[in-house]
Amino acid sequence: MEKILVIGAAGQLGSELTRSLADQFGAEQVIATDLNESAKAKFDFCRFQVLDVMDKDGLRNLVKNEKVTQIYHLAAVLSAVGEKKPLFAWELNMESLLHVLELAKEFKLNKVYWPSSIAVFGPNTPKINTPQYCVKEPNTVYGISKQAGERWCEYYFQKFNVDVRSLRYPGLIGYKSLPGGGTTDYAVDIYHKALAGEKFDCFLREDSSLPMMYMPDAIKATLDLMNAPSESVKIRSSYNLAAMNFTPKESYESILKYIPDFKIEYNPDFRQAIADSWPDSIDDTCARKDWGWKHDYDLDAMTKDILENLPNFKF
Ligand code: VAH
Repeated sequence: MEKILVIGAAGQLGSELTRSLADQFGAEQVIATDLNESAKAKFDFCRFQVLDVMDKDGLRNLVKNEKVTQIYHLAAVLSAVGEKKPLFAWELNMESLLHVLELAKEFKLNKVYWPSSIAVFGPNTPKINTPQYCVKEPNTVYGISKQAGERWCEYYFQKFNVDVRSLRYPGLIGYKSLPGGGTTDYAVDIYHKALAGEKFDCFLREDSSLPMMYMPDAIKATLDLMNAPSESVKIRSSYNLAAMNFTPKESYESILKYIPDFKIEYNPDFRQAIADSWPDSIDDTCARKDWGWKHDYDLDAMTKDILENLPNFKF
């Protein structure tokens, strides 16, 4: 029987991925953890425990005592917050990954999942259809930590046979959870403002194209990767992953079809420089070839689904 530990379960991705893991493995086989006790309210379907991922002993005891077989390590400081607290972001993002990789080696865990990001790419990376292998000189702490983390993941796979798998997520958008301090957060917030009948103050330029993905596709990609036979997972740093790319203007126009009096203004802030350092679009041929990745949602399909469901969703 697998026992799945989710670290950072209350975050934007974890809130939805934890439920999908409970659906796959059985709720009693999943332990959701997060830093704050208040997160317990999100997990009425599985066990919840407070866990500070920086508490090495606490994490080790949990893995040992619960006979954990897989860890989904989702806790991280994202790009925008990371630029305000660089050393804290580096320490949390890196130390926590190394804790998890060491435990995976010590307890011979079956699998580990760790999310990377398009943030590993930098200003001199090819911007259009960014390839799996290319120059990566990220200039955000978040991107630097994700690039270093990818190197550690590949190292632990090659040296210690730790079955760690990873995806370079684009900006993730969903209606069931709120984003956590990233540069793509605008693409979630815009729907909330449109439904509230308020003008949206966008912190990026209207023409700032970024790779994006609807949360159901991100969950599908994560489970497809984790359920693939090990020999199919040929890339052990992290896979490029793509679905769509759009600008704030295109996002706004997709909403106008449903809410014609919705208003927006563009006031770029410090996050514009972060967005400018990232690709416009991603080539994810390797994921599609190695383990059959295929996305389902484009911008219009996502907007339709969000506007139909968000009004009924209770956070
Ligand atoms: C961020 N949402 O904005 C994250 C993501 C590609 C962006 O990694 O930091």
